[in-house]
Amino acid sequence: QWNTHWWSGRSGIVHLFEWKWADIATECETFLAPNGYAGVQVSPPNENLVISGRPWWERYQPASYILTTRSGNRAAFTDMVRRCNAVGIRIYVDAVINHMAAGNGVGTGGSSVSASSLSFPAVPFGSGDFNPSCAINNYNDPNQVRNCWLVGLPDLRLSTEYVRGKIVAYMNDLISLGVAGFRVDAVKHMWPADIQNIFGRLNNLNTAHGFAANSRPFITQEVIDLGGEGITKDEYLHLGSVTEFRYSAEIGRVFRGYDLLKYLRNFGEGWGFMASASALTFVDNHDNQRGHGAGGDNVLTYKVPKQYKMATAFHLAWPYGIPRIMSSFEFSDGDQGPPANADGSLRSPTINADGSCSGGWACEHRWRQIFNMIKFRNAAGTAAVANWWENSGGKQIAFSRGNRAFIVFNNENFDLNQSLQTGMAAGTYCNIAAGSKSGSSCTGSTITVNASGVASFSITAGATDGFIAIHVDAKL
Ligand code: ARE
Ligand code: CA
Repeated sequence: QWNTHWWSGRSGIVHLFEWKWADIATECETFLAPNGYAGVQVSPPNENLVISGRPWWERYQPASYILTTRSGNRAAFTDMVRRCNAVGIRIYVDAVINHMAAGNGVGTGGSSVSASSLSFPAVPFGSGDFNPSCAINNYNDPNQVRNCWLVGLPDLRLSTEYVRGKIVAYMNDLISLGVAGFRVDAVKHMWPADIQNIFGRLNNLNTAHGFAANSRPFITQEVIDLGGEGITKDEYLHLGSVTEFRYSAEIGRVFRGYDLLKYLRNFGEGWGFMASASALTFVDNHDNQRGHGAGGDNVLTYKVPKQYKMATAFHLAWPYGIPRIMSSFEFSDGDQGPPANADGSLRSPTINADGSCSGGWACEHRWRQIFNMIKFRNAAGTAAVANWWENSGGKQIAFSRGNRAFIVFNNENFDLNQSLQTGMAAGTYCNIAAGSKSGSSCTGSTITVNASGVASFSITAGATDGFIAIHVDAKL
């Protein structure tokens, strides 16, 4: 359950946080596929409790497994998956299966919800389907973490066949609609044996959507492990991939300038991270970009654009992990929900003439420096890191991916002016940080590699983009 089912020559999963299904379908066709992306992580598609003020986190409070949310209904979800698969963009569902909603009221599909009487009639779940109420305040106690109620959310009794059966049916329903896999929420709070049972009963992917026969769903498990707790990521590695939260914390620290870039030379397993094939990597996620979950103050977000672009460029240039790109809505308050109309319906992002978004949406995945680095990663393919260079201060680095791509970073507070061996064939290349290849020219600056593979690079300390990148698919 590690295979992402990406089309060849594609890479990267974009988390289109709180987007509507109809908008994702269009984004797959008009932007993600043409720019080389491979997949989308969508917000939870199952009905959630409507919470006053409509915070984003209401979607982590399930009301039922009916596919009706502010993102759209079952028909819209079905249409999105079909259209995205048709252009080679895989859909991964955020599956919230550890708990149900903590409040009383009505769901986004109209179902009634009563946490106080543990009644979720649209599933149905009743009081016998939940673990006894208790709080999680000691993360060193695995029994408490897994059997008590995460932030007060009624904790499902996943040891029972009835509860397992309902969850398996929900996930298999999504598989029948053509999804490629799942980001499973709050996995630390579920016993490995319980989710092993559930994952083992998932159907193979739907061949009608272009998946090979006997394809298993991709699974990435949300387990926050920064060390020092009673539960580790290692307990879940045999079940599928796992979110590597240390990647997010460390890459933020490095590009905020608190550590030397030269230490990135063995970023990955060399830093004690899990094996590359198991690691779902990200610069920020929907929790730690707003102070929820873990990661701390060093996490980089769209609010720190220069460092964010540099960290993301490294993320995509470096051959470690399964990269996920956060695509955010703008926020000033950590509870604030996505852009919505007065009636509560979600607003679509506005796509500007230059391809960027507005209307409250940040659309990091549409930033030139980011989508062009997806193309860099695709051009690099499986080529190994070579031609490593670092300055004596240690905050300027460069490396190639074989003879296919080359990148230079300047995180010093002084200029970089350097001739470097790129490992690339002679010729003129577009600097894809500054622009794109358009016909036989570049919309930004160019880099000329001489017959010996050497080129000269200049990145001032104050440059808007702290990196220069070239690759074979953007050669003139
Ligand atoms: C909301 C309110 C709460 C309220 C609750 C119930 O904010 O005040 O008590 O509702 O009424 C998201 C939000 C929560 C929100 C929840 C439900 O972040 O604020 O609660 O939705 O609406 C732990 C878990 C990890 C989890 C993080 C947030 O281990 O799994 O906390 N992350 C996932 C999602 C979240 C989501 C949930 C789980 C719940 O990504 O978006 O919550 O579905 C250490 C530990 C970590 C721990 C971390 C924070 O670092 O190592 O394991 O993460 O502390 O406690
Ligand atoms: Ca639990």
